[in-house]
Amino acid sequence: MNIELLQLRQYLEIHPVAKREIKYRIGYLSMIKVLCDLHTKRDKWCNAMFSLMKKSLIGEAEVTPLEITDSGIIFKKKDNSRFAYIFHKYRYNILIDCLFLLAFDNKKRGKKLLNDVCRIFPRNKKKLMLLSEYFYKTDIEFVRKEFPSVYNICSVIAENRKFISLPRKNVIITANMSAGKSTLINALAGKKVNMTKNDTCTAKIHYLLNKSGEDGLSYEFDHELELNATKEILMNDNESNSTSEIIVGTRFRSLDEIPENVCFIDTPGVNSSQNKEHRQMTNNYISDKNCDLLIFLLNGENIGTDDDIKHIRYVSENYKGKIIFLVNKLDKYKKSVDSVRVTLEKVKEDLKGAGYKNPGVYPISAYAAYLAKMSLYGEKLSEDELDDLEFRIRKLNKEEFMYHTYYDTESPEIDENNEMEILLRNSGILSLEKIIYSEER
Ligand SMILES: Nc1nc2c(ncn2[C@@H]2O[C@H](COP(=O)(O)OP(=O)(O)OP(=O)(O)O)[C@@H](O)[C@H]2O)c(=O)[nH]1
Ligand SMILES: [Mg+2]
Repeated sequence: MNIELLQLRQYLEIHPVAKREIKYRIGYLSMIKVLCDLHTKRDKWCNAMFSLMKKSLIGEAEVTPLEITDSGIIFKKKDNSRFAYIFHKYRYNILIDCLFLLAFDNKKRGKKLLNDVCRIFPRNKKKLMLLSEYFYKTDIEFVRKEFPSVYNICSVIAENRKFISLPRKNVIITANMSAGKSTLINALAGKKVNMTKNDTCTAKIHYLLNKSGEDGLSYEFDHELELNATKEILMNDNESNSTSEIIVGTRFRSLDEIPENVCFIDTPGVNSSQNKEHRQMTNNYISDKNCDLLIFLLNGENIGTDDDIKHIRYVSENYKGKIIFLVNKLDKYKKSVDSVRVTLEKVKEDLKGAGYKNPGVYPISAYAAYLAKMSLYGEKLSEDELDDLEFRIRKLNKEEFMYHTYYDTESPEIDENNEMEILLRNSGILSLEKIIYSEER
């Protein structure tokens, strides 16, 4: 399966058939199914797309079995022309749905689907052919004039095409166990898509792809492909997955829209004594794969450990691309005992010892950033999380703990009256996002 498909935004919330009565929706979907079934080699993507559409249009109801005969498709004992009559209004939707479900990246298959749809609506053949051409284009002004009923849906499809044609930025995050990699990735996504806890938990390479737009759906490919992945699915690894990879697609959330084609790569912590293969997996990944940025996360609670020095050495010897170092969990610091600046200087010294001339080292609180984003986007927080949030709002409002002030970039613009936006800025995540999403590659 082409993993770019996991970045496609769905358009089901604006599907015109969704407004029709249930009997009609069932009939419509039955026809889509029969058209899809003509292509016997349906892959995981097509099956998952069909299930998603089914769930959205008819919920738990069943599709009506339709028959395919030599002369076309018949709806029980009724003939083709009656069928065409009933669904005439949505003939263009039928074509677009079939193409989106089965042939987004496969023009050859698209042509076959077009022929099948034309068999149902022979009088509209010319226009259907024309529309199918525009399905594969990004400039669709013509559709607005000629096919206004499907223009909104075609715009979503064209946006998808534009988005995945952007060069993808791959950002890998590495650290020792429990430094906060998965928390940071959840904070960057603005959603809980990865499991986080203190015992070693990330056991596979997780790819997190930005989707072309928000449709409220997170996708997960973990042996099974789920296009409406619940929290349970996202938090649990599928034991049938014999590969070392899990791929998730979701729209990232931050104060500004993130129109970048970006993939974050979460790796298992490298110093687990029970799971030596985690180190192997992560190290192989770092040395084999090209990425646009490597984020090396350090746990601010215990800087300069042997494990950290060992991993820093490994990375400096095996990875030659762009790199930044983030010191996490500094929200645990006590003003009277610890100093953020002294810690950053100490890390810089260690890095110089490992061969980095002028390393970028910045503070962050991944957890504060995560809590602020969750709250900002109306996600439910537990009682403990609400307490943690309240504590960090106060703590990170002290000058020493305003982490954005330690970055070289300009202070991010926020609404100064919104305490969640203030916390986001102070946590350092907005400055980090500036670095990640800056033009420079
Ligand atoms: N105080 C504080 N705790 C944090 C911060 N970031 C993460 N944590 C906590 O640290 C623990 C480990 O975080 P994870 O994100 O699971 O760490 P990880 O690096 O992905 O861990 P592995 O996948 O096991 O290597 C969790 O309990 C987090 O809540 C932070 O900025 N501040
Ligand atoms: Mg993790």
